[in-house]
Amino acid sequence: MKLLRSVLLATGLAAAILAPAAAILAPVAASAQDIKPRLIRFGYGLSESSNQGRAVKFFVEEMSKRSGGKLKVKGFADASLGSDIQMQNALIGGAQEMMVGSTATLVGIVKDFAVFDLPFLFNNEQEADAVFDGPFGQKLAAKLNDKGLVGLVYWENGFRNLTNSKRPVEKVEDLKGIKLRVMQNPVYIDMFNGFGANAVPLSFSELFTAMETGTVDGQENPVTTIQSSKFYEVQKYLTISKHVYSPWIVLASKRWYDGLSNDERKIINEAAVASRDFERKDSREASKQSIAYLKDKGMQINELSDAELGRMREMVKPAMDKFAADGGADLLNELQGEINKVRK
Ligand code: TK8
Repeated sequence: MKLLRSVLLATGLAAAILAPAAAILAPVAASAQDIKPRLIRFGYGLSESSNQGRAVKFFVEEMSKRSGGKLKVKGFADASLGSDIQMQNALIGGAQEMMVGSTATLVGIVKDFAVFDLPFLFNNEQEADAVFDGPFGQKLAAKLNDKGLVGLVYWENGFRNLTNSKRPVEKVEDLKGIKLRVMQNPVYIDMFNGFGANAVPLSFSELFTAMETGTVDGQENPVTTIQSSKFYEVQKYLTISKHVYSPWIVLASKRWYDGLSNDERKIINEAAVASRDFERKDSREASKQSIAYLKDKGMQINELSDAELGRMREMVKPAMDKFAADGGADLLNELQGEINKVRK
């Protein structure tokens, strides 16, 4: 566990310094390395044309380049290998090699990940990058090792916003009675019930149909996902609330990863870091276009005022207190300390 952490930190550092040189040298060096031809199944929940899909494609190409074509990654979009939770279990059992998904769905495996689901922690993406790539994010990722998973890097899912088919949400009372799909995670359930909605935990793969059939009225996700998953076809109202900064985590099956050579692991670690940098840049650029796109598709969009967001912070305090009382107090303090370091 300790070793892996230092490997992750070291490769992250090396990749940052050596990235351009490595890209040129990799195909030559690959032949002298201990690399076996392998097929790596990489599952994800969003569509191939989403920011997630583009980053998986980037990872596929990096792995091929860096291994002289030996490490063949095949991406499986649209949860075709299963929902986030199903894929996590397939990785643990060794039936699937890699995936990317929300950290929020990992709480059944490592409870501590719930700290990232608490609302209004991060003010911007730069704070998030520093915390996720720094010792705090790495410490949480390392906790997966005992559970049969390897947490390689964090990608950006993004700040989450609300959509629904009933009415514009201008104040928190407008959420009253709205059946709102949330991720399968107790913090989200407490948070949205606290706002007066009826929180319905559901896997992402079931979400579109649930909205289409009226099983739920709304959901919350970053604008990039609302666009790429075509939620505008079944949702009229978008409320920019940015209530949670949501990361994705790239995972490998530990059982599989442990059977790889050092050279193979190094390639995977470095390709993962490169994919992280690509994905964040790409997602941030894409999200700038999304609002105009969604407006054009007929969504009615409003932004929550600072005063209203302040009220929501107050309303969510019981959920925060519950997390702290439930053994999360130290973790939350530590995270807030890390954020403050970046802030000043
Ligand atoms: C995709 C999910 C998605 C997440 C959610 O598999 O479930 O709402 O935001 O990105 O991980």
